[in-house]
Amino acid sequence: MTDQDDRIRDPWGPRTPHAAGTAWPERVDQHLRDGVRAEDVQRWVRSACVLCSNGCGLDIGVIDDEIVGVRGRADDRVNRGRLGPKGLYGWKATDRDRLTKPLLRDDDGHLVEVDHDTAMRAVVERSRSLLERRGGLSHGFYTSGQLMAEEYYTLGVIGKAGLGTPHMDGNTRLCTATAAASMKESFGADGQPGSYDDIEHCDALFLFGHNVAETQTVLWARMLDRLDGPDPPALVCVDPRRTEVARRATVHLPVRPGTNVALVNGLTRALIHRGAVDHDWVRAHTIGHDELAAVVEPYDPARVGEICGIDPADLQAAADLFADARAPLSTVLQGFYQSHQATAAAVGVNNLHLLRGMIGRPGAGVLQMNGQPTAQNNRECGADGDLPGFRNWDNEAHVDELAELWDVDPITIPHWSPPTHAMQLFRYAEQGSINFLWIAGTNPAVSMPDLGRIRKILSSEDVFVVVSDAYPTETTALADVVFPAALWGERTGTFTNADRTVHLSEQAVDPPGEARSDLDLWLDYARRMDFRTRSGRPLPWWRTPEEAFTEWVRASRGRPCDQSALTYELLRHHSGIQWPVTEEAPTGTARLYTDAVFTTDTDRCETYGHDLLTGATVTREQHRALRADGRALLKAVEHTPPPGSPDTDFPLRLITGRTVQHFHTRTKTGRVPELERSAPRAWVELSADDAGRIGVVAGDAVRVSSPRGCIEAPVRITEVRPGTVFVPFHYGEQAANELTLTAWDPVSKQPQLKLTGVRVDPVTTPAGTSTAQQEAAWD
Ligand SMILES: Nc1nc2c(c(=O)[nH]1)N[C@H]1C(S)=C(S)[C@@H](COP(=O)(O)OP(=O)(O)OC[C@H]3O[C@@H](n4cnc5c(=O)[nH]c(N)nc54)[C@H](O)[C@@H]3O)O[C@H]1N2
Ligand SMILES: Nc1nc2c(c(=O)[nH]1)N[C@H]1C(S)=C(S)[C@@H](COP(=O)(O)OP(=O)(O)OC[C@H]3O[C@@H](n4cnc5c(=O)[nH]c(N)nc54)[C@H](O)[C@@H]3O)O[C@H]1N2
Ligand code: SF4
Ligand SMILES: [Mo]
Repeated sequence: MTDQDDRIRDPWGPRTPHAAGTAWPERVDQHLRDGVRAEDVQRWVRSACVLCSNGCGLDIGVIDDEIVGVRGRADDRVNRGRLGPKGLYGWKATDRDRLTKPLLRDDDGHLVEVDHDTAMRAVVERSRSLLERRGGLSHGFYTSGQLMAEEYYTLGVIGKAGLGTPHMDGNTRLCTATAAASMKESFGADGQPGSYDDIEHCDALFLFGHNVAETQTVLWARMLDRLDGPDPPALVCVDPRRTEVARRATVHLPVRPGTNVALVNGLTRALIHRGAVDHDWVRAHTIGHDELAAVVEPYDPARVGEICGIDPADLQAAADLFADARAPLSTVLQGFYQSHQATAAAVGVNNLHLLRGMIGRPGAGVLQMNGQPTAQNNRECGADGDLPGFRNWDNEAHVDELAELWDVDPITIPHWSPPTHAMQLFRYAEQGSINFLWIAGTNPAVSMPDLGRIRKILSSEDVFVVVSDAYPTETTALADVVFPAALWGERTGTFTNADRTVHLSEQAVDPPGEARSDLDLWLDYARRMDFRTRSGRPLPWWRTPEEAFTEWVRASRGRPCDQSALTYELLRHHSGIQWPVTEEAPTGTARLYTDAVFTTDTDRCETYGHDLLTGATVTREQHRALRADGRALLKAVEHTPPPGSPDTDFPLRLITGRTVQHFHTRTKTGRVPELERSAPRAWVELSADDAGRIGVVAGDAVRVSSPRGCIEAPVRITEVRPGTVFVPFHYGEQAANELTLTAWDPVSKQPQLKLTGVRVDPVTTPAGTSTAQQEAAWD
C-alpha cells in the first residue's frame, strides 16, 4: 500500500519497472477518509473511476450509507490497482454542496425549489405543447461523456423513436468526435483497434497531441514502467509544449499549433522514401496507396520543418523510429482533435500504421484516445450524432433494424440527413427553431467555445432549458428547470474506457435528497409523454439499469461493437471486459482487425466517408464503386494554413487544455481540498521570449484578448513554443472559452478549441504600476 499523499507530490506513484512482454505488476492504491481504517469499511462496492477515459477499476468503501474512500482493484486489466490524483481523491466531492431539490424558474425569473412532480410536470407541459405546435424538431438534447451506457441508450430511443428528433448530441463532440471520425474514415467504423496491453509489447511509442502524463496519469504510469524497464521503447512526443511526456521523449517535435497535417504528411513521405512500406500487406488490405503517396510527396523534411517550425532532422529521426519499429504503438488526443484539420491529421496516424501493416498485433496498435470516462458509450449507444450500434444513418437497412428492435415505423427515426452536431444544435436554438433543450451531465456555459454567445443562447426566452446536474453550475444558473442528479456511486450502470474495456459500477449509497439518476428522469419523462411502440407498448418499456443494459446489448448484436453476450453477472466476475463480447468470444476481445478485415463493406460500414478537406459526404454509390470490401482506406490531404497570422492584431496562438489536478469545469475536483489547493486559479503560460517582448515576468497579471473576449490571469514562464500561449480551460471565472471562436473541423465537426489568435498585454493597476506585487500577495 502506498502513502496516501503520494499522488499530489507524485501523480504517478512509485515505479514497478518490467521488461517487454511481461505482465504489468500490481500496485494497489487506496485512500480513506481521515481516521478510517480499511478494516472499518463495512462494504466494498465494485466500480471504476469516472474522472477520465482510462477507466481504472476500483472499489468504493462504504460505512453506514456514506462513501468513505476508494481502493484500486489489483486484478483489473486497466490499472492493476493503481489510482491517480483524481481517482484517489475525487470521491470526496460526492457529499459537498449537492443539489438536492428540483428548481423551477418562477414568473419573476428566480429559480425556486419545487418538488419533483411539479418540475417534471412543467417539463412535460412545455414539451407536449411544442410537440403539438411545432413537432419533434423543436426538441434538442445535449448530453455528456459522463453518464452510463444504459442512460444514453434509453435517451437515444426516446429522442429517435419517441420524439423523432435528429437534434441530439453529446459534449463528446468537443471531446472525441474526431477519434470516431478518424476510425470511421480509415476502418469503416468507430472502435478502438488497439489495446492497453500493447504498451507491454511495443518497442516505440508515439504520442500525438496527447499529454498523457497529466490527463491519464495511470496510463502514463504504465508507460513509465516500460520506459524505466530493461528494454524501453523509444518515445516520440508531438506537442508545442515541453510537457512531462516531452521531457521523457527520445524525440520531441514541438510543432507550431495547427500544423499537424503537414507533420503526418512528412512522416508518411519519409516512411515511403525509406522503403518501410509493407507493399504486400498494403495491396491485400488497403486501397488508396498511390493517391496517398502523391499527396504526401511534396512534404520533404525541409518543407515540413518550415511549416511546423521544427528541426527537419528531428522529423527524420521520428520517421526512422517508426520505420524501424517492430511494434509501434500510437496514441492521439486533443492536440490533434481540437486543432486545425483534425480528422485529416488523426487519419494520418492511422495511415502510418496501415502502410507498415502495424495493426491488430501485440504491440502494434493505434489508440485514437477518448477523454471522458463514458464518451465511448455515447458513441455506441447513439445519444450523440450516431445511431446505436455504429449503424449508418444513410443506410436504410440499418434504420430498419432499429425500427424492428424498437417496434416503431422506420419513418419515425430521423434519417433524412446526418444527426445534428452540437455546434449546429446551439445554432438552431439561436435561430429559434429549437425551443426545448435538455442538457445533462455537461456544463456548456464554461466548456463550449465563444462563451458570450453560448450564454446568450441559454438565457434566451425562446428556449426552454432543462438541466440535470449534481451541483449548481454556470449552466444550471441559466436553466428554466434544474433536476438534481444522482452521481457515480449513487446508481448502477456500465461504461467503457478508451480501449473498449467495459466496467460495471454498482450503486454504493443513496443519492441525496430528491436527486435521481438521469435514467430515472428520462424514463419518467417518457412515461408522462406516453410514447408508444407500434403495438401500443410503452416506449421505452424497461425500468431498471439492468433491463436497459439487456436492451442495449441486444441492439449491438451483429455490429462491430457487439456485446450481445455481456451481462452484469459476467462483469461482476471479470474486472473489465473488452468488447466485442459474443458467444464466440465470451470473455472479450483484446484487439480489433487481427485478421486485417476492416468494416468497409458498403452494407456494413458506419459511414460512406467524407472528403477530408471539405467534409463533403461520399454517397452510397460512390462508396460501392470504391470496392473497399473489407480493405482499409488510405486517405490524405494537403496541409492548409491554420487561420490567423502573426501580423494581425492577435499575433499569438492560444492553445488551451488541462492540468493534472482538475477535471474540466471543476464541479468535482474544485470541491476536493487536496486538488483545489494545488491549483486554485487560472494562469497564462508564455515562453521567456514572449514574456520579454510583452514586458512581463512570472507572476505579473496579463490580459489575454481575442476577437471574442478577454480574461486576466497571472503569467507562468514555461517551455511553451514561442508565439504560443497556453491557458487551462478549467476555471469558470477566468474561462479560456471567453476567447475561443465558433469554428469546427469539416468532417468530425469538433470545435477548434486549441486554435485562437490572441494578444497578451500587461495589466497595470490604476496607478500605472505592474500588478506583480499584488500577484505575489495572492500566491
Ligand atoms: N487532469 C485531467 N485529466 C483529464 C481531463 C481533465 O480535465 N483533467 N479530461 C479528460 C478528457 S475529457 C480529455 S478529452 C483528455 C484530454 O487529454 P489531452 O489531449 O492529453 O489534454 P489537453 O491538455 O487538452 O491537450 C493535449 C496537448 O495538446 C497540445 N496541443 C495543443 N495544440 C496542439 C497542436 O496543434 N498540435 C499538437 N500536436 N499538440 C497540440 C497541448 O499543448 C496539450 O499538451 O483528458 C482527460 N483527462
Ligand atoms: N477551451 C477548451 N474548451 C474545452 C476543452 C479544451 O481542451 N479547451 N475540452 C473539451 C472537452 S475534451 C470536454 S470533454 C469538455 C468537458 O466539458 P463539460 O462536460 O462541460 O465539463 P464538466 O465539468 O465535466 O461538466 C460535466 C457536468 O456534469 C455533472 N455531472 C457529473 N456526473 C453527472 C451525472 O451522472 N449526471 C448528471 N446529470 N450530471 C453529472 C458535473 O457536475 C458537471 O457539471 O470541455 C471541452 N471544452
Ligand atoms: S487515470 Fe483516469 S480513470 Fe484512472 S484514476 Fe486517474 S482519473 Fe481515474
Ligand atoms: Mo474530453
